[in-house]
Amino acid sequence: MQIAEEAVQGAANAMQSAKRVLVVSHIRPDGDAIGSLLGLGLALEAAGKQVQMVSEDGVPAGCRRLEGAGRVLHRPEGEFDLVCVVDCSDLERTGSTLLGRGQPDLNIDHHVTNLLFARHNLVEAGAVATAEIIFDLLPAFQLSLSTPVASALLTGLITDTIGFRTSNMTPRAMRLAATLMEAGADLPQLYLDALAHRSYAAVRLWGAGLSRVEQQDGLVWTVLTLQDRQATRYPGRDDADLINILGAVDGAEIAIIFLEQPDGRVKVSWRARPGLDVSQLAVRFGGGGHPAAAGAEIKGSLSDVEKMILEQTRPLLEINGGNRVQQ
Ligand SMILES: [Mn+2]
Repeated sequence: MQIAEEAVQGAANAMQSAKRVLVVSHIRPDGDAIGSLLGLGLALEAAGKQVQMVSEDGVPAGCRRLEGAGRVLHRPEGEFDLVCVVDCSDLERTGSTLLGRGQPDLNIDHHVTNLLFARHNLVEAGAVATAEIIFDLLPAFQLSLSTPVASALLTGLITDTIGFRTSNMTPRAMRLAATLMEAGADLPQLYLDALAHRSYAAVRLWGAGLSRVEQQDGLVWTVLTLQDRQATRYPGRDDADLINILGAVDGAEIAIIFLEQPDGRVKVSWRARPGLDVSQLAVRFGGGGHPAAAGAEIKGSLSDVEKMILEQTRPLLEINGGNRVQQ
């Protein structure tokens, strides 16, 4: 682990003296958000802490069979000695969960764009998932790896690497998956739950997005409207991972989804081929992420944001024009 020894020690000391711990993850949670939340939360509970686990947008279907998923709250209740934020590059990603609660104590994350917003920042951009960092922190925090903790962490690993196939995959992450299996995590079942199984509503939402997909040069993109969500009865505020399908289209060097939000904003998600970096583009619009996968929420109408972002994204392809796949 690259995280400085003092940072880990400082965080471990803070954790040791805390009795009531709040663990928070990000809005529109993915498997790493929930896997990290539950992995750390359950391990702290097993060590005798009073723990509240909060995800403003709840738990996505693929994570609901994980132990503890039913106890994740939408908002925190009461006061805490220690607040720990996982898998968030900035505080806005926690939604309204931490409003009025001051500076968080711990920030555990793997986004290269992390703003180091907490007292103790345990950020390692080389980790394929925040779950990997949580695993690394277990000994320093004197926490143990039970089967439920291992299952939660493996879910984070599986989902952030889309089944061990993202360009940032490492041999170390494969070894970690093996260790988590040895601790009792059921890889095939977790893989099915978190990555393969889809609700009928999710597939109908894909259909709405795919029916208007566009491709131009190295860009592949589509929009999802509030009307689509209503018509398909998709309950989440996310894109049901449609972005991963767009990213797999032949010739897609950058895939983009524009997701209309109820508050006059548009959530933009980018996926890029290895060698391109969309994280800085996301930062420019107040978001963040990884070189190959990033997002931002932008004020404006769906069509305005779509036009503007397509314009702003194109130069990235021109810079890398020499590597362009010919179509
Ligand atoms: Mn993550």
